[in-house]
Amino acid sequence: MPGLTRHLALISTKVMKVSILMGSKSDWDVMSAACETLESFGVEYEKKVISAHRTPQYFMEYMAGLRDRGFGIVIAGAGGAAHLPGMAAALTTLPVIGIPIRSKALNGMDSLLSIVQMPSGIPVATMAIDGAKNAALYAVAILALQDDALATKLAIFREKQAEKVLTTEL
Ligand code: RP5
Repeated sequence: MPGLTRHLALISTKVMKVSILMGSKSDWDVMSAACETLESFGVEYEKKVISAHRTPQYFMEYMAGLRDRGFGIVIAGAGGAAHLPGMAAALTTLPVIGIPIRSKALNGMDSLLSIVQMPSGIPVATMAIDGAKNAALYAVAILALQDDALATKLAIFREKQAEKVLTTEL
């Protein structure tokens, strides 16, 4: 982690925690970017493999306890039929951010459509296919609504990102 980013990550924030869920260990290569991004902002998170279809009972119990355990946002990544984010949203009133994981059979189009096409009443904020970094940035933006220090970190992140573009030499 470069100097300023490390410094920013160390500034403690009192924001709520983020629950990062994925349907399978095979999603970790993509989902790890969400964890790394939250770490760079000093946002606390819990990561977990949990499955709506393979561990339905445990999934329901886990979701029921999230708010009381201090979590404010759920990030859920899944591939294929990809019902994890939608079911997570059905089981909590916390905001849920969905990440469609690129699948082998349909290259992630199945995951994307499963997650983005939520019927009216239970929303999932759907990111791009494999968009784990943006999911974390979106979570940071939501949490920053109630945390000035985090909002400052996000503004600095954007400035540094813009600076990188502006100083690009070919
Ligand atoms: C989904 O099925 C997971 O989210 C994963 O993307 C996909 C394949 O899972 P594995 O067969 O690799 O466990 O539940």
